[in-house]
Amino acid sequence: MAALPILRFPDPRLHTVAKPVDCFDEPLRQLVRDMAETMYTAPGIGLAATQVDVHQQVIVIDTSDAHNRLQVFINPEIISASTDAKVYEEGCLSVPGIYEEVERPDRVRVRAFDEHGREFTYDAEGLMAVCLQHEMDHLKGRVFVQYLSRLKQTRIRSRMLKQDREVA
Ligand code: QAP
Ligand code: CO
Repeated sequence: MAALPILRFPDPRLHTVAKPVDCFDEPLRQLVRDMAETMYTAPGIGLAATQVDVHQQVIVIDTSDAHNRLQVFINPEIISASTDAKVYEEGCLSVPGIYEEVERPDRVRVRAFDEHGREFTYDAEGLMAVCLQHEMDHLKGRVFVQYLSRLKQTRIRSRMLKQDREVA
C-alpha cells in the first residue's frame, strides 16, 4: 500500500472529468487500497480518484468516528435527491486550511458499484450526503470552491499559491 500525492487547488488537473471504470480487476482494487491509505494518512473523510490524478470514477469515504468503516463508490450516479437543501461547512484535502459553507440537497439516493463490481444503492443523509456529493463533484472536475463567489474564489486561489511558494 502507498499513500499517493494529493493535487492541490488550483491545479488544472483537478478539473479533469473522470471516465467510468469498465474493468473490476486487481489494479482497481490496488487503487482503492492506495486511496484509502491516502485518505486515512491525510487524514480526511473522503477522497476522489481525481485528487490523486487518476481520472476514473472511484471514491472512498469513511465518516465513522473510529475510521474503520471504509465505503467505496465506483461509477456512482445520483438517482434521486431531496428538494430540501442544507448548508454545511465543507473542506477538502485539495484545498487545505479552507472551510466554506456550501448548500446541497439534504438527502441523496446513489447507485454505484463496489470494488468487486457488485451494484448497490445507497441512501445518504447528513454528513454522508454532503461527502458523497462533494466527492462526485470531483469526478466531474468540480471543486467546492467553485460554488463560492468570484471574490472568495480569487482570494482562495491566491492564498493557495502563496502557501505553495512558502513550502517550495
Ligand atoms: C469532503 O473532506 C467533505 O482543510 C472531505 O487542512 C468535507 O476529508 C465532505 C481536510 C466536509 C463533507 C464535509 C481538510 C484535512 C480534510 C483540510 C476532507 C485540512 C486537512 C477534508
Ligand atoms: Co474534496
